[in-house]
Amino acid sequence: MIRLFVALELPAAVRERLAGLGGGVPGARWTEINNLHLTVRFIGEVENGLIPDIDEALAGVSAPAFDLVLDGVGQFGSGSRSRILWAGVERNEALFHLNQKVESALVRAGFPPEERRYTPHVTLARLHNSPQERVGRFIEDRGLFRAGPIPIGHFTLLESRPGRSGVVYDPLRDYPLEP
Ligand code: 3AM
Repeated sequence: MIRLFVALELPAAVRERLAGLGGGVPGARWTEINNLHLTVRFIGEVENGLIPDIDEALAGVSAPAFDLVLDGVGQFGSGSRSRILWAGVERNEALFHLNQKVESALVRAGFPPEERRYTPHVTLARLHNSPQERVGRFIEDRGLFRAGPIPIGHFTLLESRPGRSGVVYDPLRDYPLEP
């Protein structure tokens, strides 16, 4: 089995800025700088033998290239449950269009549909029992964060696997967007 997802990789300069946002929240596990990405579609565990089907489906996606702007930070979840701190994405029809193209290509190839609404974000940290007051301050202090426009010319199929010190994301293949 292999754990897969489709994402946009972010340029090193953008990842450096995102990593620079980190710190000051007790209980936060910050995303390793090389792992910062924007998920387009989570696929999950599949048999290795299905990789060619996924590859073919993704290679058949045609969608236009676009610019991405990261905008602000926020959190998913609340209370003591595990939460996520994220950097947001400025309203972007082309990104939703790409998500839908990938979604329908995977469903046509026989994979189960994603039931959850697509909420584009870059995960900055996973929170474990972080005091809400500190999380709230982190978000307020970084409300003006913006990065981009970032030209997005392709999307990527990645493998997620456990590494020695946390999860490792390995890019398997890039798929071009239309210029
Ligand atoms: O891009 P982020 O970091 O928000 O949390 C996982 C990560 O999200 C998410 O897919 C991305 C690459 O691993 N993920 C993990 N399990 C998931 C699931 N069952 C999931 N997304 C949706 N459903």
